[in-house]
Amino acid sequence: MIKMCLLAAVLLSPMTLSATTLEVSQAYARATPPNAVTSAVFATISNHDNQDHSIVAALTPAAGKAELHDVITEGDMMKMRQVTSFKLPAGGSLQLKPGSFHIMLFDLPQPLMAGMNIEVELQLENGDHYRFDAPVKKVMAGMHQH
Ligand SMILES: [Cu+2]
Repeated sequence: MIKMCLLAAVLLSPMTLSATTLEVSQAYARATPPNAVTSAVFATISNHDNQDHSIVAALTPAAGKAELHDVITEGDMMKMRQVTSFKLPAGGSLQLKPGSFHIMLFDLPQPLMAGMNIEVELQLENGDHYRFDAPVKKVMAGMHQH
């Protein structure tokens, strides 16, 4: 009987799962004006694992397509470009923020409005998946309100 209890405890313990230890905090998606079909998701992603990982793809039911983007400066122009992965060093964290790394959303089936929540899934290089919710927020100044 004692043996069975121990076995159950081991099976239920999250430590026995092979899932990578990621933590996503301060996630949000940018609210869009009506008829806009692109947006972006920002968050702080921490890697609590003792080895490096990388995010190789992102998915969300809120967009037809999601890409990993970086922003580079060319001359005095800021340009977005697609990258193949976001590096997550062991014990480190990566900040996705305006003007820097972000998850770009294309082909939105409906506008993202403040108060909504979208589900985002990250795929890691080792096949693990990580899901989080991103509340939709207005982040650009000067957009007219209804
Ligand atoms: Cu972008």
